[in-house]
Amino acid sequence: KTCCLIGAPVDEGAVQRGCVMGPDAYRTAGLAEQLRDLGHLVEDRGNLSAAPRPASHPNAALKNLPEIAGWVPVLEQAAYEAAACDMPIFLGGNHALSAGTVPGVARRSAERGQPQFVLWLDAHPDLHTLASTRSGNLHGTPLRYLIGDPGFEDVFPPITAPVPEAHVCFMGLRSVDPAEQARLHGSGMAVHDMRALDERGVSAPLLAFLDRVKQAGGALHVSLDVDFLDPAIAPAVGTTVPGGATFREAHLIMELLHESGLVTSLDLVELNPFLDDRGRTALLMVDLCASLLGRKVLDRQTRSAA
Ligand code: DIR
Ligand code: MN
Ligand code: MN
Ligand code: MN
Repeated sequence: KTCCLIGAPVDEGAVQRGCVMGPDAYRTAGLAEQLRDLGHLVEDRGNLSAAPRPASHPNAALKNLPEIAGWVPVLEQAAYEAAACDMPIFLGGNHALSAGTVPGVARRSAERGQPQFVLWLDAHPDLHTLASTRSGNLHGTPLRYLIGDPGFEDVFPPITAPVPEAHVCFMGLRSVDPAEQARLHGSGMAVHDMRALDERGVSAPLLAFLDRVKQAGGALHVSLDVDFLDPAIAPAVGTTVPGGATFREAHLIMELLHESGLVTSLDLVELNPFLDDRGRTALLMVDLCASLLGRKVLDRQTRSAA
């Protein structure tokens, strides 16, 4: 496969600065080399940049709105173009970047007649509208926008190909605000919080979702937030939440995703190298990415999504 690396050094949108260094931390941690060792071709397309666009909204808590309003259309177009590559990998950058990458790849999928699915691996569902966010951190909003909900008019562009909410699957949730709970309640989204993963493990819920993607002939975008992982193994993120996915749970998810052959694009988001401990979080994210792209311990029989 050809893997295309697209740096999205979106720094605005979070509590703590430093995500601007994320793309280079992945490069330093050897992402391209790991993927080449697996037999892939790797095209590093460098980093994107975007100028702020004037934007305003009545919610006074919103931070860096013009910066993110500038990034979203740039990322959307870049993702649409990158979706011509076998495996575009967006190197973040704050999670607000998914408000561009997912609509961009979804626009390409729609042209191909393929329904778009999204797997959101995160402690948070990022389901705020611009009005409902209390923190004002825009990394809490991309999922709400990309499913086509109202509340983003005149700030982000109208969405060409919204992802149907029934095509969204969350794993790892453990910090959900009241407005997000309300949106999740009775929605068509598949929600596997940490309690569900404690009780059922990661494999059964994931295989059930992958089976739906396969039946639909869908394209699958995976959005991996560093805070999906337990802070003990992944400290380099501004919003650590205790009780996250373990090393093995995370690798098993990546291995199952690889075996499914269904993943068509990937975001690696929220890495803040400024908060890392000798690069261990960057190295772990690179390892997980390698698992998703086919690294395995044994050449075991591929397990089919049942
Ligand atoms: C919280 C935290 N729900 C917020 N969200 C985070 O600020 O809206 N998302 N950390 O990644
Ligand atoms: Mn997130
Ligand atoms: Mn998160
Ligand atoms: Mn976040």
